[in-house]
Amino acid sequence: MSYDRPTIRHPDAPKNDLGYTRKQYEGSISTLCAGCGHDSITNAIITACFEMNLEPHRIVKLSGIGCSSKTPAYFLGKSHGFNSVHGRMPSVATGANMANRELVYIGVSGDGDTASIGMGQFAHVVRRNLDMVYVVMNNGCYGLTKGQDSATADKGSKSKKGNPVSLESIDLCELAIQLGAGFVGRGFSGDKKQVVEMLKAAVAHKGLAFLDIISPCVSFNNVPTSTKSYSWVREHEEANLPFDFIPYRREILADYPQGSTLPVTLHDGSVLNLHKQEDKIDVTSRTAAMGALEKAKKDGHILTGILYLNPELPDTHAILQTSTTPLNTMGESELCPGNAVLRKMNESFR
Ligand SMILES: Cc1ncc(C[n+]2csc(CCOP(=O)(O)OP(=O)(O)O)c2C)c(N)n1
Ligand code: SF4
Repeated sequence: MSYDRPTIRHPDAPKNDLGYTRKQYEGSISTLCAGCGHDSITNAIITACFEMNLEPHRIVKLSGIGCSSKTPAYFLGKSHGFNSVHGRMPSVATGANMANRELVYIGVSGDGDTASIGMGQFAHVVRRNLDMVYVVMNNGCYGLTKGQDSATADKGSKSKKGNPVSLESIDLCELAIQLGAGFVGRGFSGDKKQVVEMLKAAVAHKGLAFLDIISPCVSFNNVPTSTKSYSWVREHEEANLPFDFIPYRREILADYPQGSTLPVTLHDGSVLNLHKQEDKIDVTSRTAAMGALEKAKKDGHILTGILYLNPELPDTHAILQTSTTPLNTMGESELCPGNAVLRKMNESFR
């Protein structure tokens, strides 16, 4: 069931460069539990797309199954959407992206959806470096089915009615780095500013941008004994180096802060200014990122921010050398050139 928002808006509501208000980026009213972290991430996605001046009809939002996967109903109501099967968002995203490479793809998943039933799909979509933003709303439990521990629940962590988790947890950021992702970040739904900036950078990145956002489940996993609760994350969050996202076309581009700043140009010309600090990680090094994540875990901290970045990796289209013309703009004669062409192709393999 979904509920539409009222259509009335303040006449002076701020507009972006396209002349749209934030409303053009909203969806229907959320039916999630009041206080659910997923709603904050929904809000951050709306803000990021509005502020980036993305045209809603050029965005595709996709998801699997879970409370997290319901959220695309609550953002970007004027965009293309596909709520798929549990753990299968990546294959639907791959098909859509192969047919039309010119759209912005935002996939939303849960820790259950990604780290258990969808693990195989996750691994391969990262490996293929599909050009998309992949967001996991990570609450350490299966919220929709009443709070069972998920594979990202930390060993020893205890949810509202559960026993301490006896298995080692899966760290999706470490896994994404290991699988070859070129953009990996971790956020906390309670830190909207950081999440919005990371989302903008993720959209500007060419290839798969993975964001693991800790998003407390207030109904089943928000107790002090859980490492995915608001109180735990607030006490244990350790931000990695601060950064500014500077969208392409903003004049400030010429004004890089000097000294300890590393400007990284993303594929659309936007710039990420990474402000280096001593004792923080070098995000351009996979080994440094893995080491920092392991160290933070050992120290009982949660490292947030951009953790690994390599804007140079070829995406799926570049790897497979697909046509630069989106398939959905080709006619039948190009898509199905006939028997003679097929025979010639087959000959070339003999
Ligand atoms: C094939 C299949 N198996 C199991 C389920 C039941 N199921 C629905 S949602 C879910 C887990 C959701 O957890 P998560 O992805 O972490 O999302 P959350 O609800 O916590 O946001 C499960 C097991 C299903 N819908 N389909
Ligand atoms: S059950 Fe948990 S994850 Fe689902 S909407 Fe409620 S608070 Fe959010």
